Parts: sequence; structure tokens; C-alpha cells
Amino acid sequence: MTKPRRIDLIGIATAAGASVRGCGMGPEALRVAGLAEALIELDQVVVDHGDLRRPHPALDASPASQRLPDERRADVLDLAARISDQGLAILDAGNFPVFLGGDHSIAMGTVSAVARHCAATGKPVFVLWVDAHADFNTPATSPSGNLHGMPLALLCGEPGFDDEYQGEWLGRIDPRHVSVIGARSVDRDERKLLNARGVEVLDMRKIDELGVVALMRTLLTRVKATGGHLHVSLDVDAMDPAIAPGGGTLVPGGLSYREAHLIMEMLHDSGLVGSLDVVELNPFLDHGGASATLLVDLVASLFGRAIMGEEAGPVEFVTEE
Ligand code: 4U7
Ligand code: MN
Ligand code: MN
Ligand code: MN
Repeated sequence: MTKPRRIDLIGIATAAGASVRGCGMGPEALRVAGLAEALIELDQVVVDHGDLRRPHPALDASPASQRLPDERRADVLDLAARISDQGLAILDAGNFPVFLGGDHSIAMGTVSAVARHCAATGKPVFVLWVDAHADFNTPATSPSGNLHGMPLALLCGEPGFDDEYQGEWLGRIDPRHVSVIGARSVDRDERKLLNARGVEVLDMRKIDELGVVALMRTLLTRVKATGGHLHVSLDVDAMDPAIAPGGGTLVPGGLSYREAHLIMEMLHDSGLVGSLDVVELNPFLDHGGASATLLVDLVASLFGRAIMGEEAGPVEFVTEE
């Protein structure tokens, strides 16, 4: 990856899109786990903008644990609008935004920032969604009503969101430019939408059969051919719960430690990634910071940390005569 001018960290301290509380503490846990230090060690210039957050609800409001998805929606949308503007400013300044969630609904703001930035330059936007879930539900298909399961559907212009959901995110992304990798929990009607819209789902079965390398090479070749901007959205639950217990929606059978790192290493070598989300880390459920530390190490791999140093590079396959 050619070095960005500067890496801009921005936390979004919220769990408004989720029903399990705690991922609002995610940004601070990533800092405590040494995110900035790891990037500085890689000779990057890092700026931390602190956290965006909503005011705490009044004490006489319904307890946070009982607030319905509809009551939390105003928080989600307000934050998404602010993220979109701040993310756009970071990108327009030529810097690399790393968005620290927060639940995955923040991607409405992060990806729309990227789309607005790239619209001005005519660069096509591609999204790599690293997740146990596809996050392509609409209010009609969602079993939970939680907005962290819907950001991709909003971004891809799925009908079924009423006027309340207006904002910069609606329909900003071409669903055929979205790849979900690591999926193993897709809801029944969500699956129909994904197939109908042409979203690529590199699920765990495909990873088992073909491996991360083949799948990622195909994807990266396609993005490279268009000269596109690749946005990576990394959900902690993409990884197997045995190595990443710090999430509220865990699913067994996830990415192994090396599979996850290999994805990040190949992304680094491609030089195509221009923005990143690290989401859904729930420090309250984590085991002694294990998941936070894993995420920091994965981000370091994306920014060029390599076992034998940067020069080593990928293995070249040579066919003998
Ligand atoms: B995450 C779910 F039903 N699909 O919509 C839903 F299984 O950002 C889970 O990927 C969504 O963690 C998980 O509520 C959202 C459920
Ligand atoms: Mn997610
Ligand atoms: Mn998930
Ligand atoms: Mn989750």
C-alpha cells in the first residue's frame, strides 16, 4: 500500500444500532490495546480526533437496555450524518480515516463519506464487508429490528426504508461492488435480497473449499482493473469466537487467526484500501482485551506489518519447465 498522508482515527461511541450494550466502549478499548502506537511503529503519522457520541438519555427515559430499535433510530441517524461529514473532510484532506465503532450502523456514515468523496473524483467505490453477517436486512426482513443488521441495505438503496431514514447514505453504493467475506449467519429473506441484487458473498464454506488467497486475488484483481477505492468494514464477529469473544452477536465457525491476518496482508499488498471501519468490539464481553488486541494486530497487518518485514512481500509462484 502506498503510504497515506496521515491516518485519522475517529471513534464513534455508540451501541444505538445494537440490542446488546457495551460496544460504545469499543473505541477506548482499541486505544488501550495500543492502536495508535502500533501504527506509529509502522512509521505512520497518526491523529486521533476522539469520539463522536450522543448525549445520555434522561434518567426518566426508558432504560437503555429496554429502548426499542425505533427509539434508538434518532441516535443512529444523527451520528451517521456527523460521521459522514467528518469522514468526508478527512478524505478530502487526502488522509486515511480509520473509524472505530461502535456498532455496525456507523457504516451508514463511514461508507457514505467515502461515496461522497469518490463521487467528486469519479472513482468507483468497492466495499469489503468482513463479517459473520451480511448486514443486508430491511425493516421488513430483519428478525431483530436492529439497525446494525441493515447498513448495507440502506447504502445499496434497498426499498423498504421509509422517509425517516433519509440521509446521505441512501443508495450510495452499487450492490455489485460489495463483497461480504466470512459470512455464516444470513437471514432467510436477507439471503433473497443479496442474491437478487448481486452482492458477492464469500461465505465460510467458500473459504473452507477455496481458501482466502484465491477468493481475495479474484476480488482484488477486479477492483484494481477499475482503479477503484476499496473501503474495508471489519466486524469483530467475522473472527471465530474462540479468538474474538468480545462481540454481542457471536457465531461459531469464523475466520481463524491466520485467515483474518492473510486477508489484511493481501489488502495491504494490493494498495487499494483507502478507508477502514473497526466495529462491534464489546469490551464488556471481551476476555481480558483479547479481541481488542487481535483487532489492533489486524489493523497493523493492513498497514504493512509483516512477519519478515515489508520487503518480503507475497510468495511468487513459478512454474517449472
Ligand atoms: B452485525 C441479524 F437476525 N442478522 O439483523 C439481525 F441474526 O453488525 C444479526 O453484523 C445482525 O453484528 C448482526 O439482527 C449485525 C440477526
Ligand atoms: Mn456487522
Ligand atoms: Mn456481524
Ligand atoms: Mn455484531
